[in-house]
Order: sequence, then C-alpha cells, then structure tokens
Amino acid sequence: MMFKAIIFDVDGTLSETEDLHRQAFNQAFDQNDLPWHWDRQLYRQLLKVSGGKERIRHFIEIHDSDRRVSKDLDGFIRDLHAAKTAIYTRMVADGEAKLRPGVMSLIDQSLHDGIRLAIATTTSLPNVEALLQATYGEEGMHRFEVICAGDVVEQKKPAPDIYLLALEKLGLPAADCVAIEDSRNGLLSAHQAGIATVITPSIYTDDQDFSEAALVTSSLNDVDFPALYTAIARTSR
Ligand code: XBP
Ligand code: MG
Repeated sequence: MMFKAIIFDVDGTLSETEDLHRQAFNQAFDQNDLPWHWDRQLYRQLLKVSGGKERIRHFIEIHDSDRRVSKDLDGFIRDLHAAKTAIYTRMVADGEAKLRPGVMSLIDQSLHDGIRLAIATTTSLPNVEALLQATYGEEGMHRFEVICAGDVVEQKKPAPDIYLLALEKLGLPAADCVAIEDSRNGLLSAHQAGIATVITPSIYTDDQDFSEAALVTSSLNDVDFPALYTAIARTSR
C-alpha cells in the first residue's frame, strides 16, 4: 500500500529555521527596548511551547512576571509578535533559510509519483509563504495542495488539531498519509491524529524522545523513497 499524501512540518523539517526565529525574536525585543535576550540554551527550553505568541507569554510568566499584570497583555504580545514576523520574513526573503538536504528531491519525486503534498505547521502563514517563495520561487506555494498554518487552529502542537485539519482538507484518512516532523511536539500531534510519522531531528530537537515515530533519520537524503514507503507501510498495518 503506497500512501497518498505527505504532510510536512515547516520549522526544523523543511528548513533549519529555528535559529533564525530566535534571532528575529531578539531583534524585535531590541526594537521595543525590552531587556530580554533568548540565547540558544534558553530557546531550546522555550521551544517546548509551540507558537511564537504562546512562547512570549510563557516567557513573561516565568521570567518577567511583573509584566504579566500589565494592561492589554494580549495586545502587547500580538504587536511584539507581528514585529518579529516582519523581521523573520525579511531574513528569509534575503535568502537566510535553505531547504534541508533531501527535501527538494523528496518533494519533486512525490509530485512526479502523484503523491499529494500538504503542510501542517505551528508557524505563521507569512513565514511559510516567505520560505516557499525564497526556496521555490513563485510556484512554491502551489506545490502544496493544502497549507494549514499557525492560528487556523486554537490548540497548537502537540494537540492533533492542525493535522486533523490537514486530513480534512485533503479528504484522506490518516492511514493514507505520512507526516514528516522534527520535534516531539510535532510527532505527538501527528501521532494523535493517527498519522505515521518520519522524524528528521533538527538542531534544537536532537535530544528529544521520538519513540512513537515510524522512522527516525538524520536527513531525508539518507532515506530512499521505497524504503520510506516500506517503513510506513510496516507501521501503518
Ligand atoms: C515551530 C513553531 C513556531 C516557530 C515560530 O513550528 O513552534 O512557533 O517556532 O513561528 P513548526 P511563529 O510546527 O513548523 O515546527 O513565531 O510564527 O509561531
Ligand atoms: Mg518543526
């Protein structure tokens, strides 16, 4: 049984983008005269919270509790996150994000083989558009029949909502799909949606538990396409 669709995560999976996100957060903090700096060690911890706005709120609760009581905290977080997204999309448009090894050939091979493609990501839609435009050009967005991103769902990863929405839009059962992810949050999200998942750990997730994965590989370059089918078919029986 060949699967009919591949559902890709974005950050850490299509591209090693999380350190760019971290730099964009820090530039937005500087722009807004905030005494915050997220170094790599702290960001690895903060990444356990999916969603940039949710991550900022979590950081405030733990590291800047006085601000928690400021008026219109939601508006403050929303505006700060919008500033960060503007910085991040400019970095991506300037070519600072490249696709991970094997991603482009897997996407092209899938399209050649009639496998449908989708995206299920916690990141904001402008970030997805910027990455696909920068790496694939105009037709980048059109390679993916379904794109589910960011706030289209209330509950972000590890909740299954974003993958359930992708399945609904594809009109396919979970058994006909495979997810490709880089993080435990993403794995739990896809797994709870009933989707067999291939993991390619990224720089911020290489120490995470991927027990539920159908396959863990250092890069999509190392997995030949039939082997990917076999591994998924074996687990999805
Ligand atoms: C990873 C995330 C996102 C990014 C930051 O998304 O959790 O929040 O870290 O992007 P993915 P935003 O599901 O693609 O791994 O600031 O736009 O949330
Ligand atoms: Mg990810």
